[in-house]
Order: sequence, then C-alpha cells, then structure tokens
Amino acid sequence: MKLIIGNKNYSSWSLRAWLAAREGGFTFEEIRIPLFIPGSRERILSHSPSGKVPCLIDHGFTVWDSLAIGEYLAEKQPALLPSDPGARAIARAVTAEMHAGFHNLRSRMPMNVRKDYAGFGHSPEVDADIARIVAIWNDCRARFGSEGPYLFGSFSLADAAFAPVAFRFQTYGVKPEGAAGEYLTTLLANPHMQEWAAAARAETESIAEEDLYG
Ligand SMILES: N[C@@H](CCC(=O)N[C@@H](CS)C(=O)NCC(=O)O)C(=O)O
Repeated sequence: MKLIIGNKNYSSWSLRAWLAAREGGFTFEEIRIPLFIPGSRERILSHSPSGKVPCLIDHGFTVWDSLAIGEYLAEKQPALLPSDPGARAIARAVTAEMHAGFHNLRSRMPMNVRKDYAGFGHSPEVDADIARIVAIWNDCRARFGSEGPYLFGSFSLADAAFAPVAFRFQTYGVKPEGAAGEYLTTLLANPHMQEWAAAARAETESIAEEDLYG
C-alpha cells in the first residue's frame, strides 16, 4: 500500500487517512508531496485523479478522498468502526458532518501544527462550530465511549475525522471542559498523533496563505 499525503503541518485531510491507516495496523509506504509549490500539482495528479491528497494506492488500485479511504480501510480492518450497528451509524454521521461542514472553523483556524495562535481565529460563527464539535464529543463519549478513551471506546474513523480539530484546538488555544476536554487530551497524546506532530514540526516548507496570524 502507498498513501500519498501533503505537508504534515498543514494537510488535515492527509492526517485523517494516515491516522486511520496507522491505527488500523496497516503497513504502507508514505509519499509526501509538499503542497502549493512548483510541480506539486503535477506530482499529485500522477497518483490521484482528483488532484488532491490523500490518495491510497493498494496493489495498483487507487482510492481518493479521505472519507472513501477510511471506509476502504475499515472494510479490511473492521475494528476501525464500532461493531454495534447503531454506534456505527452515528460514527459515520459525525464523520460525515465533519467531512462536509465546519467551514468557518476550517477557514479561520486552519490546521497548523507547529504554530501557537492561542486566542486567534474566533468569530461568532467559528465559536458556533466549536460548540457543535464539543457537543458531538460530549455526546459520543457519554453514549458510546464506556469501553475506552475514544469517541466510541476504541479508536475509530470518527476519531481520525476529528484528529485535525485536536491540532487546531491546540494551536488556537481552544480548551473544552469536561469529557470533551479529556477526549482532546487523549487524541493529542495518541502516539501516532505525536509522531505526526513531530514530523510536522520538522518540515521546512511554509504555505503563507495558511499562516494566517503571523
Ligand atoms: N474531500 C477531500 C479533500 C482533499 C483536499 O482538499 N486536499 C488538499 C490538501 S489538505 C489538497 O490536496 N490540496 C491540493 C490542491 O488543491 O492542489 C478529502 O477528504 O480527501
């Protein structure tokens, strides 16, 4: 298996697929293509028909888009989704909600692992996105999280979906209280998240448009 990803500091969609693959126990070759520099579009298109990362290539079979990659990995490793049908439906619902929404949070608080932008990025719309995410985290932890520290107990695609939010909350100094706060600590302490963060900090490229606050 090969996984094509972008900059670890910035590419939130790449993180979702990479973390699902790591947590699913897959062995894969990682091909990192720094984004928005001369040649990067051509390099991505040589692997990914959408021209976007992440893109998974499994013995020559190509799957693009983080949502589809997660589902593909879960077909091979069912532990990436809850075993109970109801919990599995909600895991997919919150993953889809993350995939399709939270545009205000995304645009004003883009993932930027190595920066400290505490206090920046807030607006009423961003704060409403944050409140909804915190509500999702609290609800999943309360209803489905009794068997472990993640949203549905053990690690699932839903945790991979929210992993970039954990880095955003760290960068922008968002500190939820209670169960959501404990869950944030769990995600940030995940060894694969720490590995990703260390690699992000070691990267040398910068994307000026993503470094919103200096
Ligand atoms: N919906 C897609 C979004 C992928 C996406 O937007 N990837 C960005 C990087 S995080 C990208 O490839 N940008 C490069 C470009 O647009 O040229 C997914 O979930 O995989």
